[in-house]
Formats: sequence, structure tokens, C-alpha cells
Amino acid sequence: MRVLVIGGDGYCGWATALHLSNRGYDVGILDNLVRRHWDLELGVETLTPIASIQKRIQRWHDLTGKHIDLFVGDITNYSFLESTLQQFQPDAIAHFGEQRSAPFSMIDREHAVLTQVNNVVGTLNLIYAMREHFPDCHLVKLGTMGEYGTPNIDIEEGYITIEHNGRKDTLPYPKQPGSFYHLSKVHDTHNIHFACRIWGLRATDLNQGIVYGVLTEETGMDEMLINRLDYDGVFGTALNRFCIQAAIAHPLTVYGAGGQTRGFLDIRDTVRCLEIAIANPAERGEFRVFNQFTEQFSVGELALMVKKAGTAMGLNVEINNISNPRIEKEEHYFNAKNTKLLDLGLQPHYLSDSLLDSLLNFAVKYQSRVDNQHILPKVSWGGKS
Ligand code: NAD
Ligand code: USQ
Repeated sequence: MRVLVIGGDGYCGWATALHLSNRGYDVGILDNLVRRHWDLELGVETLTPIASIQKRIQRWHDLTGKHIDLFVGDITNYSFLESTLQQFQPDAIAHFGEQRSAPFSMIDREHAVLTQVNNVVGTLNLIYAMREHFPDCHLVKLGTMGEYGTPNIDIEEGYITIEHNGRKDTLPYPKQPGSFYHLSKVHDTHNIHFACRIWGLRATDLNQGIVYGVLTEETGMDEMLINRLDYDGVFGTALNRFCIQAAIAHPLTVYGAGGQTRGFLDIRDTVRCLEIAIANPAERGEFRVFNQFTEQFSVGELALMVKKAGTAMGLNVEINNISNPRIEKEEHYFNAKNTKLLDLGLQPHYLSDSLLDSLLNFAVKYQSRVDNQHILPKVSWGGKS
């Protein structure tokens, strides 16, 4: 089976491309490397020294004998996308190729527009190219749990059955996202759902929670295959940031009260969820939604867990509840369903002391690469005053 991984030079995409290649899939990577460019623009670097995509792929081939095709280009460029698909002939497409930072999308108007044009136009191009040339191909699209926001009722997997004035229907679950980035995912969801309904495409929307960790079976095989691990205030995410802060004795940056609760998963489960979704395709015309996370935590709880694990390793870990740069609920109800991937066989790696130890040790190993200037958040949701 041939799988094109769009965004295969990024954090989730690189780990997934190697995992699928290891499992016998014929893998191609499409990426325009724009994430490396955004890092340069922001003056930030991943904690880990990542090799060029060409060197990474060559190393993978040298180690395993497995070949990964590479297509460097932008999916908002329709003719590039079309010719890549025609060359590669995918049976499934794993689409990670978007601007994925909420703070980046809230920097100013330009960054909000860039995010939504990049994400929405890229995905729209993709569904058109699939309709024209690959109507049977399965689109596995990375959505986000943040599409739902934090409603005061249980979060279902994509759809909710509602009774209203004596009538009943199952409808898309209401969306209340918290940034222009998260909104771009909602717009993608609507576009893909529509394409499945009217053109009979098949798609799975993976509403992924916040990913943590860095090592997978494949990326841990060699230093040249190392994955990115972001810690800066724009692209770094909660648990990864806390572990790196602990390693350099920077107080953990809990925003506001710290009751913000989200779904989380280990990157080893990200790659497995993709494999499961690809191996069990949606039907023609079906728009399937899976909530892709394994556990829920508040950011305050995570900070306490990192403090405990760090202290046990002899690190001096403090927690600092700093003023929240975002506009979001800091204490709220959160109970999301996540049974569909479990039903298909996912065996989760739950957050454990050993995972925290290994992530903290990893952070300690590369601590000299951390630039303290980029830890505190600089983007505020309220805009410039
Ligand atoms: P990342 O920034 O590390 O990787 C994204 C990759 O896509 C980059 O290599 C980038 O160059 C590429 N890309 C972006 N726009 C492109 C375009 N127009 N054409 C071609 N390539 C393009 O991000 P990530 O953390 O790996 O996230 C991947 C996906 O998973 C995103 O869609 C994100 O929304 C989703 N997701 C991520 C997380 C997380 O915690 N990291 C959680 C939930 C969902
Ligand atoms: N937070 C802190 N301290 C920090 C960083 C974040 O308290 O140092 C808080 C934020 O205020 C927020 C929560 O932690 O309440 C999550 O923030 P985050 O930066 O870890 O994650 P988020 O902005 O939601 O985005 C990340 C990925 C995005 C993905 C999303 C999944 O960057 O691509 O879509 O997680 S989810 O959150 O489920 O929507």
C-alpha cells in the first residue's frame, strides 16, 4: 500500500513516515520545509539538532534498505500537488502539512491570514486533486481536539445526536475553537465533510490531542533520524515545554490558574493511530471522525507530575503560574470520548514516571541548545495594546 505523508518533515509526520515505512508501507514524503523557514524567521531552533530531510531519508535507507520518495513543494501550489500525486499514485494520504501553532496564528493579521490560507487552501487543493485523479484514495487528515473547545457537556467523536422540538438527528458536534489556527482546522473539517457527501470521497479526521515525547522505535535508531522537539513559546507545547524547562531549572510556565484541561498522547501512539486509520479505511462517501488522545490532564496537573519526576532526578523544579497570554477558560468541565481508535486495537502508552524520566533525560542531554530568551510566551490573544 502506497502512503503519501504530507508534512513528513515535521514532528508527527517524520515519526509517522518512518513507522509506516518500517511496517512495510511504500512511503512518500511531501513537504515544502516551510516549518524550518518559520523557525528561522522566529529565531528559534528545536531542542534537538535535526538533519536535512534528504540526509534523514538517506540514513533511513542505509540503515534499513527501505526507500522513501521525497517531493519538496507546497500543496497550495495545485500543479505541483497534482503532478506529485500522479507520480506517486497513493492509496492513502496522511495529511500533517499545516501551520499548527495557535500562538503563531495569533501574532497579527498577517499570521492569521497565512495560517488560514496555508491550511484551508492546501486541504481544498488536496480534495480537488483526489476528486479528479484518485477518488478511491483514503484521506487521513490531522484535525485537533481543540476544534471542540471546552463545552460544558461531554465531547463526542465528531457527531452528536440531538432531539429538538420532537425531532431527532445526528449532526456534526458544535465547534468553539480557541485560536485562528484551531479555526482553520474547523474550516478544513467542513470542507472535507462536504467533499465526502457530494463527491463520495473517503476520509478520516483525526482530532488529535497534544502530543508529547520524542522517541519512537524508528527515530531512536540513529542520531541522524532524531525528531524535532520544540520548546519555544510559539511552537512548544505544554508537557514537552515543561520537561525542557525543568532540565534547565527554568520555572514551569503554567498559564493562569492551570485548570485548562486537554487530551494528550505519546508520539508512539500518534504513529500507531495513523497506522490503524490507514489499515482500516473509511467507506466511500464516509467522513469518519476519531478523537485521537489517550488521557486527559490539566496543565497544572502536568506541571506537578514534572516537578515530582524532576525532583526525584535531583533537578530543582519550581512552578510559576504566570499571567495567561491566551483568552481561554482556566477552570472548566472537560470529558471527551476516545473509544473508536481503542476499538480498532490501539494499545495506549499512558504517561508514566519512566516516560517523564526519559523525556527529562533527553532534555538534560541537549540543554546547552536551549535559548532562554524563547521560553516565556510573547504572543497575546488580546492583540497589541
Ligand atoms: P510541524 O510543524 O512539526 O510539521 C508540519 C509540517 O508540514 C512541516 O514540516 C511543514 O514544513 C509542513 N507544511 C506546512 N504547510 C505546508 C504546505 N502548504 N505544503 C507542504 N508542507 C507543508 O507540526 P506537527 O506538530 O508535526 O503537526 C502535524 C499536524 O498534526 C498538524 O496538522 C497539526 O495541526 C496536527 N496536530 C499536532 C499536534 C501536536 O501536538 N504537535 C496535536 C494535534 C494535532
Ligand atoms: N499552556 C501553559 N503553559 C505553557 C504552554 C501552554 O499553561 O507553557 C497551556 C495553554 O494556555 C493551553 C494549553 O496549555 O491552555 C495547551 O497549550 P499548548 O501550547 O500545549 O497546545 P495548543 O496551543 O492547544 O496546540 C497544540 C498544538 C496544535 C494542536 C493542539 C491539540 O500546537 O497543533 O492542534 O495542541 S489540542 O490542544 O487538543 O487542540
